[in-house]
Amino acid sequence: MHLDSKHARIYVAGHRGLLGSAIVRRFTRDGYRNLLFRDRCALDLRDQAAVNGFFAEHKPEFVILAAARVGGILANDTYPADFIGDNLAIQTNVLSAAFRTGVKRLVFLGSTCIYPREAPQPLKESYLLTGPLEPTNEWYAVAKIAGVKYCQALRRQHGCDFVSLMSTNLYGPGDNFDLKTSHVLPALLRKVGEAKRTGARHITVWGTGTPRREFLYSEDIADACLFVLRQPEKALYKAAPDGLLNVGIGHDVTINELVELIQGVVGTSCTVRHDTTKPDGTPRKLVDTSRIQRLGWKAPTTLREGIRHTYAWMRQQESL
Ligand code: GFB
Repeated sequence: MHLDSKHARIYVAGHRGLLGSAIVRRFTRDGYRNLLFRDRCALDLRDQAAVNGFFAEHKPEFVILAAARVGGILANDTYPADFIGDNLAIQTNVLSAAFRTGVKRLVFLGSTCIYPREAPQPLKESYLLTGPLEPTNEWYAVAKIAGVKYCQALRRQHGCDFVSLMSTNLYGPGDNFDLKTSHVLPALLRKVGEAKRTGARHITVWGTGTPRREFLYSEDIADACLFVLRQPEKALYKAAPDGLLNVGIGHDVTINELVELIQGVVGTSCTVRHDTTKPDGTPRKLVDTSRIQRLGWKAPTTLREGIRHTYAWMRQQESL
C-alpha cells in the first residue's frame, strides 16, 4: 500500500548513516512529521528480540531499511565475517518483524555489487544470480541478495508490499571519510583536499585507476525512496514485477577521471601515484535504470554538483 499521508508512521532504520540521514532530511523537508528512528545504543538491529519489541510497540506503517554494515573495497575484503553476519542479521530481523506487524510497504536498500562481476553492462535487474560475484565484496553481496530474495519470498507467500532498491556507489554529506574504511569518492576528496591544504605535490590512488564506477548523490537516493513509497502498487509492480529496482545516475567515470573532477572542484592539481598493491575490484558496474525511469524518476544532481556539495560539507567538519 503506498504512502499517501504526511501523518504516516515511517521507520527509518539506519538514520545516522549517509543514506538514512539524507532520508530523514528529505522526508522532514516534505512535511512528514511522524518519522521513527533509534540510535544503535537504544536498538541493536542484530538483536532479534529487541527488534520485535520495537515493532510491536511502535507499529510503523512504512519502513525504509537503510541500516547496514557498509564500507569501501578494503573494509569489505578485510572484515568478511562482519559484512555477511551483521547484514544478514539486521535485514532478517527487520524484514520478519515488518511482516509480522503488517507494515504497509517496506523499501529495502542494497547495492549494485549484487550483480555478477562479468555481467553485460548496463546491469539489468534480471541479471541477478546469473554468474559469479566480485570476490572483494561477495560477502556483503550475498547478504544483500538474501535480503532481496527474502522480500520477494514474503511478497510471494504472504503478499507483503516489500520492494528492493539497488543503488550505485553513494556519496554525500555525512559520508565516512576514514581513509582505510571509506569508499573511493570521500577518500579521494579528503586526499585532494589535504594536498591543497598542505601543498603536497602528489596523492596516492589505490589500484590502477582504470575501473569505472557510477556515483549517486545521497540526497538523490533519498528522493528515490520517497518516490517509490508514493507509487501506487499497480504501477510499481508493473514496472518491477520481481520488486527489484536499480537506482543510478546513468553514466560512469573511471577512477582517474574522478580524480580529475575532484581536483577541478577543490581547485588544485597534483600528480597521481597508483598503489597497485590495493585491489581494483570489479571493472565496471553501470546500472540500467530504465525501470525506475519508466515510473518517472531520474537523478536530479550531476556528479560535479554533488561533489561540490560534499566538499563544502567536508570543509565544515573540524576533524577533516
Ligand atoms: O568505492 P570503493 O572502495 O568500492 O572503490 P567498490 C572503488 C574503486 O576505487 C576501486 C579505487 O577500484 C579502488 O581500488 N580507489 C582508488 C580507492 N583510491 C581509493 C581510495 O583511496 N579508497 C578507496 N576505497 N578506493 C564497494 C563494495 O566496492 O562498493 C561494497 O566493496 C559496495 O560492497 C560499495 O557495493 C558500493 O565500488 O569497489
